[in-house]
Amino acid sequence: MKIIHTADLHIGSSFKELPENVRKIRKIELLKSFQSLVDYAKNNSIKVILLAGDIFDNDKVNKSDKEFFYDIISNNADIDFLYLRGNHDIKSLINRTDISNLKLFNNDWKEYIYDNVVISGIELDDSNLTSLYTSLNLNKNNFNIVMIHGQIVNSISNPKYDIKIDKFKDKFIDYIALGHIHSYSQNALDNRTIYAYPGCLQGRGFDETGEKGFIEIDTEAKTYTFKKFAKREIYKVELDISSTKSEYEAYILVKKKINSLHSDAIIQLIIKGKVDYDFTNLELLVKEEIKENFLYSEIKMNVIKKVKYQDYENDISLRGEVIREILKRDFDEDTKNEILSDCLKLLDGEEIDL
Ligand SMILES: [Mn+2]
Repeated sequence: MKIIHTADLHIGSSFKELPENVRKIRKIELLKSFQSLVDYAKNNSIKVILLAGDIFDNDKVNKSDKEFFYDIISNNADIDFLYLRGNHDIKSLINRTDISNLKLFNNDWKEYIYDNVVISGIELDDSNLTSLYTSLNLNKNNFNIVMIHGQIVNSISNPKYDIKIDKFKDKFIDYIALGHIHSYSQNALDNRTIYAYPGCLQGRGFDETGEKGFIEIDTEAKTYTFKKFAKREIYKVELDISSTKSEYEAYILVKKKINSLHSDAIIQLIIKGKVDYDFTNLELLVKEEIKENFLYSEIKMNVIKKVKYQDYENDISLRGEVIREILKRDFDEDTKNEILSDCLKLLDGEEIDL
């Protein structure tokens, strides 16, 4: 059979990094992405979806978001939703025992059985953090999936949400469906066991960049395939323009970079480097270029103008005096350039970042 493994939807997130109008769009997109996931399941005859924790961002997610989520579940009765709570939604009260295809977990091992596929899960708390490894007993003839939400560690630092993954070795587990870490990863634990984080379904900010999606488990083929699913990419791009000889060249370089990225994305573009020309218009040029193609963009200019101090070295002026003074000091070339650049800006009446 095929099973979807997802986690860390964080429905109800505030998207604080984004401006108000974009925030609203992203909140709705996040909610809708769960419906899209269910549509995917239907189109691919998938009857079980694992929700490995942090489905809600906190315990106070507004009522309409919660109801929408539960209505999706109750209106798709041919799919079982196995919902194991994480550290963000552990206290959220789930009074929805009326939904028969919503399968929940608690702080003892609980299993759901589909023919020879056995899915066991446990919600971590103080009472089970040491006993949970020994209290799990699986039949080696089944296909065994274990659901758990927390951080994989070697030594426990945060008992409530740390998982000593080594202790799951040689327990006849085929797949450990994890939640908590927001990017995808998959590793082998022993000859039989694979453990994986699907990451979040949608990136929320510039600390959640890269491809986002879910994992499709095929219990017969024993494959665990990451499926890219997020509607939008979130990019954090650093572009060095040091090789350019003019503002125009820099503009073309940035334009090419922007055009190579997926449109409709969210982007933070950091333009950096050292150049020896003026770049007064570059930021605005790039802003114009970027705003048409992206839902939201941020531009940071970390460009330093190289000073050709040879041009001023012999000036009889305050500028000349300052340059000669700095050149006498025992700084390396880069530091000299930065100081000279700042001094010349100050002498021109411009502001500098200290
Ligand atoms: Mn978590």
